[in-house]
Amino acid sequence: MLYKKIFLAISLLFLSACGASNTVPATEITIDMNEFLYTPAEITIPVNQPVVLTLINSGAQEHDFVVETIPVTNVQAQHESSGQHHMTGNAAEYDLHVSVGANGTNTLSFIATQAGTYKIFCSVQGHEVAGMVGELVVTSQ
Ligand SMILES: [Cu+2]
Repeated sequence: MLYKKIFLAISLLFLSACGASNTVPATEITIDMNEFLYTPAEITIPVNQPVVLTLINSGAQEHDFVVETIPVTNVQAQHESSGQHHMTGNAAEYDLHVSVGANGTNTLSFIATQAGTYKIFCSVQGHEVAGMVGELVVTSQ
């Protein structure tokens, strides 16, 4: 009986310790992609905190979300499984990149480590020229 009480006390200690630790809830933003724009076209996120972008392609064509150069860590992109991505440029040179087929939804998680304003664009042939660009603003608070 005493053991059970001690075990319970220790368990509660651990639970409260976990709850109080630095688990910052992720900033979650949903972006719609269509021909040929992002909605919203400007998104603001905090520096050094986890961000989860949900990218919904409500258009009839494939689109992607690219930030060519941005200091980031913990990048996780859920890509299309088909591999039918007709992007231009070199994906390895993009710090952030996720593609979404028509009517698809993918997510992109990351932590931006430097405040600033970064350009978003769609790397599918002709889309950037057609106006498919946006801005990612990282604030230092
Ligand atoms: Cu596009």
